[in-house]
Amino acid sequence: MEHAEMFEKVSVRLSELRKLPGLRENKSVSQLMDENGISRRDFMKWAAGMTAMLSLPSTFTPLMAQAAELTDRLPVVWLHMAECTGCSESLIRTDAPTIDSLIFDHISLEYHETLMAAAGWQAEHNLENAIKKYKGRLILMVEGGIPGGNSEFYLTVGPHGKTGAAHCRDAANAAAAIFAIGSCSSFGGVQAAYPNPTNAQPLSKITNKTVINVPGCPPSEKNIVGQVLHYVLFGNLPALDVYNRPKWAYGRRIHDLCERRGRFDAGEFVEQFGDEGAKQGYCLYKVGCKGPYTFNNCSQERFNQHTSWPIQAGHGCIGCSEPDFWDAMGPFEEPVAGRLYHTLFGEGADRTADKAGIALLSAVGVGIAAHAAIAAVKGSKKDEE
Ligand code: FSX
Ligand code: SF4
Ligand code: F3S
Repeated sequence: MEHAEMFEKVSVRLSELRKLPGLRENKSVSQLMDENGISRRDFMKWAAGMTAMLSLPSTFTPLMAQAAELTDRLPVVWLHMAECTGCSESLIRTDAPTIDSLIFDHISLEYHETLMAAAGWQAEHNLENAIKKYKGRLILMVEGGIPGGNSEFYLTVGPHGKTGAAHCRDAANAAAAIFAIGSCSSFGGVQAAYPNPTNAQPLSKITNKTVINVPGCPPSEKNIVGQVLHYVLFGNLPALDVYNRPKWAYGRRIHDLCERRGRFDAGEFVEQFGDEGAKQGYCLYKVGCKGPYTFNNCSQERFNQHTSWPIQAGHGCIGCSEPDFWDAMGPFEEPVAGRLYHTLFGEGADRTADKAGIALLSAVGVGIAAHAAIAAVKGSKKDEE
């Protein structure tokens, strides 16, 4: 679609949304920003950053700002399954409210076990009401893996002792859009690691509806809020990769945009944590970095208000946004070496630099069979199943 046509469509959608009443009696986004000492200028800078992150032209920045204002038109239910709550923490755990967390406050969050005041029967009642009242309009976000099949009862929630899977099914039936937040909900996560004693499943195995996966353990606040804003703007699915991850966030490998990539290409590697190379910021491949096999935008968006990300902090990427990473990417502090890791490799990565890096690695005797193989693999997991 041409940008002008897309701009027109989004403008129409936003004006339709504006006609709907806000679902909560909450403050406007500009009031929220004022109260938290965030200037209009900073808010517009944030909107420009979000626009770029979603790969939209900068002319969409005012629409992005409007979309943020209109997030209270969407009824959102956020369910917790088997997980550590790191996904919610990623968004809300900041010492000062960020624009992302304020937008999340502004969303009409009908149910979120960590954030809501209600408990017990009242909480269950709120969930049932939201599902009934917003049937067909609900935005469902699920965090955590879901014990399934004969093991559903390993996770029961609330006073009725309903299984997590039943909660997901009921909410999914009423949903207009479904997001699996985090690697647990997207792919099963840590509880699905071998031998998966509770038979934990990804959300996509619990419902037949399309699930948009927003993996990462946890995903960044940017990727979570970015999803919501994409939905407000377009009301449809973003372009997805074979693992149903939005391409705007998971379209490139960590390795492609890593700040240590020059070190990789130059053959400068940390040999051991704490060595001179580590102090110099050398590449972490030999101490287990899985950046060459991992698709995510961490190097650009970072975490905790853009403060840092794993590789900046001095540890290799552990591949946390890839399927089954607990089993497939371990041991985390050793290279994948001779084992073939089964993942997606998209076009667009810098293969020439890859090859240069591979030649150097071969010269220094690092086992990189997997790395070499991955640069040639273009098929998808689904194609091969
Ligand atoms: Fe934790 Fe979310 Fe990891 Fe999982 O994150 S950060 S275990 S993806 O479901 O809470
Ligand atoms: Fe960065 Fe890891 Fe690639 Fe090295 S191997 S350049 S640390 S992503
Ligand atoms: Fe996860 Fe790797 Fe990013 S471990 S947070 S995908 S750098």
